[in-house]
Amino acid sequence: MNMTIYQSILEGDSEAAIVGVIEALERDLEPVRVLNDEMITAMEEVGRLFEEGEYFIPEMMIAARAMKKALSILKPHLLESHIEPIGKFVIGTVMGDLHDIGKNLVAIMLEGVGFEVTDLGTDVSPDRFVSAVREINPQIVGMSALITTTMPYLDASIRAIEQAGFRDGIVVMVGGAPVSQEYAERIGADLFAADAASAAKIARNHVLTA
Ligand code: B1M
Repeated sequence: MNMTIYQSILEGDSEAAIVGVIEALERDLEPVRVLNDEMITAMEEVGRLFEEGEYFIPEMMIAARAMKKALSILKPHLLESHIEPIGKFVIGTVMGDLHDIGKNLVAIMLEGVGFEVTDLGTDVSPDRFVSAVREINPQIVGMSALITTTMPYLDASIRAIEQAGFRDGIVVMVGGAPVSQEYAERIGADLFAADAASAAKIARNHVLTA
């Protein structure tokens, strides 16, 4: 029996997830629909099962691995081709936080609308954000946080950029499941986006109208 992409990710079956994505593309399904309807909903269900105590860390990890493998197949299809570069964007997941699937998706979408993206990875310290801003001089620096306990590092990273004297020339975007527009405003971030597609749209509009 053929597993759906949703089931494959839920069960952490990377091979079946890859085959599912290839078949979906062959059937001309829209890549963004495959991502939203199958892949992201599967990760949401993984989170729900973890909360219910039905899944534990190993299950979350193998589901995440299947998601990443499937995403690597989908990635070229999410990117529009021949886009003129519109600016530099530095992105990372904040200190203490190892979640990178959402951040990677945001990076893919940003590349898709023409940003040159530097991905600092996960567990990025406030100082590392500062040194990246100094080295790369991006228009926008993006910070992702997935856990309530790592959210304060969004604030700390903005303060570090401020203290290093770079805050005036830099736009800060924050996001991640527990982050809200209200929280973003409270910590003095300039932009907030709830998902990868809107992150790309908001960032693009920002640089094109600045
Ligand atoms: Co963890 N985890 N996890 N986890 N994990 C969550 C986040 C959790 C909500 C699960 C739950 O309890 N329901 C919970 C946090 C609860 C809380 O904050 N109160 C949690 C926990 C508790 C933990 C550990 C502490 C568990 C433990 O050890 N006891 C631990 C922490 C490790 C650490 O970071 N130090 C942990 C570990 C892990 C794994 C390593 C096993 C794995 C991560 C693998 C990886 O990323 N490489 C994992 C996973 C997979 C999840 C869930 C199930 C899925 C996350 C995901 O990939 N979602 C997650 C449950 C959930 O989110 N429902 C959970 C799909 C992704 C596409 O969505 O990341 O939200 P998301 O990104 C979206 C938006 O948020 C937004 O756009 C993205 C795409 O649309 N966005 C931005 C994200 N960043 C943005 C930046 C922007 C703009 C938009 O601008 C810059």
